[in-house]
Amino acid sequence: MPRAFITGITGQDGQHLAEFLHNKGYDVFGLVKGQNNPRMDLLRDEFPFVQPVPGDLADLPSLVKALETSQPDEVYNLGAISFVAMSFNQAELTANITGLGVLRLLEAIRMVGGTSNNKIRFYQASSSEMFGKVRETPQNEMTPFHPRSPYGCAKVFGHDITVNYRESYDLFACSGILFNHEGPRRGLEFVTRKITNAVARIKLGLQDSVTLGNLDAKRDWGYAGDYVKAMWLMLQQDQPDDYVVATGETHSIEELLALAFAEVGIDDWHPYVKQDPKYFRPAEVDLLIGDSTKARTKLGWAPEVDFPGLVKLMVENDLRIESSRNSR
Ligand code: NAP
Ligand code: G4F
Repeated sequence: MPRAFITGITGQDGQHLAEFLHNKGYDVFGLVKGQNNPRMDLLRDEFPFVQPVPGDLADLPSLVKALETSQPDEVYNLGAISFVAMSFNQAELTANITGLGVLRLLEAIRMVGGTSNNKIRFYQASSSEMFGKVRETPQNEMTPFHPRSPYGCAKVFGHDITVNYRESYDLFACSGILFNHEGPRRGLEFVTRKITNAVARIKLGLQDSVTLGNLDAKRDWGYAGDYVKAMWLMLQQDQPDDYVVATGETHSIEELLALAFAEVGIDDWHPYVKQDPKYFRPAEVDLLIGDSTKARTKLGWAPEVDFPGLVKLMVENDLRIESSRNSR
């Protein structure tokens, strides 16, 4: 059986990828940080096939030990401080985990055996946030980076060091430049899930309104379940490379609000939405839209869930969760 090691196993993508690889027959190992990680119960209950391995992206020896324990064929680095808004307040932590964490993991792979006959394949979770103040539209693998947050800057470092280690040490290292992807497992701090959860609670009479920041930003939103397949496909190719993964459509937060409220029969969302400057960021990414032609042609990848389908899926999930929580 092939063996996969995933950092960020407790996050949205880690959960989707673990499920995907398990269904493909992989032995799945996941890095879990902290002495009493609150998400360990979730892992035990919903992903009993995942073998947890202790460690932290801030701690090189723990990464070396984790690789020695799991002996993986494939390493997926999904662990990060991933919330852009938080990165403005905790910039140093973000640089350390989201940026330097990639370097540490690459070094651990070199130490444990990533070259010549023992060739570990490596996936780095790069981000469309690297395009930031976009230099062209749509964005593809050749579009220059102009990050707009400490998170974006850390991701640029992680991306560049992955390319550098591939070129310097003959590592099979790939970088997926993924545009926003969402779903029922998305954290409540991100705008899609914040909205779908609020819509469900408003429908059920549990809250009156939702308070947001900038409603004009546009994102290329896809479904996380579709995107983890692209990660895996990258590591099955003959040669390592970098790929943009995106739907090729962009939508504003106002469009998201309209679809989500319509899903529960509310035609005008305006009375339910407030704005607060505290949710505005010091620098914003106004527009993202990806050109994933390379992934579609070389990997044979294509998204299956469209934007209205994604919003529906998320609202229905939050209605289910909130109704069962409040009927107890
Ligand atoms: P997520 O839900 O926020 O998950 C982040 C994961 O990183 C969690 O499992 C977290 O573990 C782990 N982590 C945080 N600090 C760590 C540390 N010091 N050591 C080890 N692990 C640590 O993020 P996601 O949406 O699944 O995204 C996965 C990756 O893709 C991230 O690198 C993100 O930046 C990148 N990305 C995401 C998107 C997107 O739209 N979702 C798009 C492009 C790129 P704990 O639970 O223990 O904190
Ligand atoms: O949902 P968001 O926090 O996601 P953001 O900043 O685009 O980052 C996500 O996608 C990246 C890929 O491009 C990933 F790399 C990253 O890890 C993360 O998964 O915010 C989306 C937009 C922003 O423009 C933000 O200003 O929504 C706007 N927004 C408006 N009101 C809000 C809110 N965002 C959040 N989180 N909360 C609000 O109340």
